[in-house]
Amino acid sequence: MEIHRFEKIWLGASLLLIVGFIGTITYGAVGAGVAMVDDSGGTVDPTALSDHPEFSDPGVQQVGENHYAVHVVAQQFVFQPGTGTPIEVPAGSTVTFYVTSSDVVHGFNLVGTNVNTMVIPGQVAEITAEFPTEPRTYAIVCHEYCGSGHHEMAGELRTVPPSEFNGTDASADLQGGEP
Ligand SMILES: [Cu+2]
Repeated sequence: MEIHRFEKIWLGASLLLIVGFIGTITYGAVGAGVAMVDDSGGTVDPTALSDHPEFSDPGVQQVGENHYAVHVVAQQFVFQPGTGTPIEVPAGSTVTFYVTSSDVVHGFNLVGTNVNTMVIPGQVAEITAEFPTEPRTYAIVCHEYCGSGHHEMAGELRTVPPSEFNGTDASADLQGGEP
């Protein structure tokens, strides 16, 4: 069987394309430093968050020299903390977020970063991020439709110069929403 030269070129080019596509997918999965949010954060009883040692009073805790833990409860239609009272962490620090929901599925996205997870009642989403040394304000948005107030469900995280960080707990201050 004779294959025309042009047909061979097309065959070769399409094979190369396939190899290229597999290459970009492989790079995106393992080479770009992107990690999926897995179930390592554990589970929690969404109806008993008020009895939980951390989620009953969510906020910022120092857990290492330059490492902070931030517990956040998402509920219709606020992030606690985050909505009303911004979350404050030192610029240049490493922050592990533990986010859960007390009612329905929400989203937790720090705009402009790759901190982005679904927030499922009963499940704790755990994400660790390193913040740049330049102080900045990040918006937090809910990106999973969670009800009639979804479009207003937002918050703020500020990274402040370490000298200005006072370590106080930025919890409470709910605006709207139902408990
Ligand atoms: Cu929402």
